[in-house]
Amino acid sequence: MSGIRKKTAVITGVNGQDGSYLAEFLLGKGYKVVGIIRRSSQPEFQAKRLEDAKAVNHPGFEYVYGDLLDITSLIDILKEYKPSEIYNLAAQSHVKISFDQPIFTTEVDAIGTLNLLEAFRRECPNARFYQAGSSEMFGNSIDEDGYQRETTPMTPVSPYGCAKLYSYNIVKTYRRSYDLFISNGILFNHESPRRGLNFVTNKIVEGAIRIHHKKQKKLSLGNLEATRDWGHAKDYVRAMWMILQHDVPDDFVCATGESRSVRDLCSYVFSYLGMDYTEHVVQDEKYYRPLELNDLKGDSSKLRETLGWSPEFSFGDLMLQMIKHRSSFYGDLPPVMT
Ligand code: NAP
Ligand code: F7E
Repeated sequence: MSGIRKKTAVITGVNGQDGSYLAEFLLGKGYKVVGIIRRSSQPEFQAKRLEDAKAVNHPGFEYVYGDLLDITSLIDILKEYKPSEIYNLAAQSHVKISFDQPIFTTEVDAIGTLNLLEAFRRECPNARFYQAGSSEMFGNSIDEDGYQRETTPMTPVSPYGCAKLYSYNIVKTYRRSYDLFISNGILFNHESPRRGLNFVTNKIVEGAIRIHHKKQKKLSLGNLEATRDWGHAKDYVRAMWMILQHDVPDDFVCATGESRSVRDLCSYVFSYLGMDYTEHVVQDEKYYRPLELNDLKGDSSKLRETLGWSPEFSFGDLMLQMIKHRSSFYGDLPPVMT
């Protein structure tokens, strides 16, 4: 390594699902990774995903305390580490909770991005900046062929989607105004064994496994008819990195192009465990949203053709990994039902 300076990447939201996979990915590429975490009253649980990512005691990994809502912390961190890449993954990322906490969500997911952009513009304007945009920004607008892509109008239907759309637009505005290298990823749903248990994929996996092990009888869910385009988080953090290695800053959709309903997902997981979901799944108003984004299916041709990205994990691979992981907390996997 003598003479070659390691690249330094700063990741906000490093102990989230994507942050932990991205840290793992960048450490594997020889980067020094500086992860920003915020103060938690239970620090013993804060590093779980980073432990799974083998980042915690990795010599290339360092964590620092900071918060998107505290611009002084962001300025200090960027001043000290002068990163060459910044990945802004921190967010209040739960769409339903964004209806319960609209102001907090907007502060973190919109103003938080602006805070980081201002710190970046002042302290390390030659770095490259990735902003975690979301398919939730499309709301219910769909092109005639049934897909959403970079040119599809964005008409969000949740406080989360509105806040993410602000960030998407301020990134484009700063890119043009100040000639900065800032790119938006427009990522569709992506999951993994590290997914939070209150997102629908892991909630269904966990619920089905608990029912299988007779630890609960019913699983309460909301809208079963919504469809989503579910990919694997590992494939999506690789896309984030590829987006920043491009020769120009730009915006890219990342998606599998396959869509399934929440009902299909229930059927898949319960049948995998040898059960009939209709005997166990009940619907509860509590899990409905005031407004629902009905259907998502992404066309990521631009990312595939410009940067050569394609997913390595199929939907089946993803579900098997998630089922195996949650099963490890309850005992052996039951025999596979074909
Ligand atoms: P996640 O698991 O919920 O992680 C979010 C991270 O943000 C956590 O580390 C959280 O820290 C941190 N955070 C929240 N508020 C913060 C603040 N004020 N200051 C600093 N850190 C803060 O989310 P994810 O699934 O990894 O998603 C990563 C990013 O991609 C998010 O911006 C999300 O909105 C976006 N996105 C996700 C998907 C998806 O399907 N996963 C799709 C499109 C876009 P704590 O642990 O302390 O809460
Ligand atoms: O819901 C329905 C729910 O919460 C998926 C975030 O990563 O992806 C994610 O947002 C669908 C919705 O993800 C339950 O109504 C039914 O239609 O897993 P979810 P999401 O809202 O799509 C986007 C792209 C992001 O950017 C976000 O950060 O499932 N659903 N019953 C339920 N959802 C939940 N959570 N819980 C239920 O009981």
